[in-house]
Amino acid sequence: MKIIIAIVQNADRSNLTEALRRAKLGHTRLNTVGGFLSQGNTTFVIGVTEERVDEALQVIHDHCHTREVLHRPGPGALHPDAYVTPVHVEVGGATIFIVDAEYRQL
Ligand code: 2BA
Repeated sequence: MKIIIAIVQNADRSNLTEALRRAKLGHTRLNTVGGFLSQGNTTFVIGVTEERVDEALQVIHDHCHTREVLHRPGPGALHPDAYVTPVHVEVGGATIFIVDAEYRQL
């Protein structure tokens, strides 16, 4: 058994949820916040047999898109009034971790 942890943008959450349901891939959705942008994102926890890992990754790949967001950093570290130039940051499609897991239903 494997656990796929997929961090995706909120904009892709609904489509990915529907696609996972259609594929009968059981999953849990968590509301999360990215450490860099401090913006909400969604973490999918997907438990799958090893044979279905590639299928699940394909579903994620097909429904999570790369986007550019404008990141406005907070006040400068040196002085609170310091002007900090906004930067374009490319986010997504999905950040994936795959870990070994043991499944038990108690
Ligand atoms: P955030 O941490 O909010 O990061 C959003 C995007 O900002 C990242 O997109 C990346 O393009 C950029 N970024 C992150 N850290 C940066 C840095 N130190 N300097 C410059 N740019 C930086 P993604 O790579 O697609 O990541 C999307 C989200 O996936 C992240 O949101 C975070 O929630 C999660 N993530 C990414 N890498 C992770 C890791 N190693 N461990 C845990 N979560 C991770």
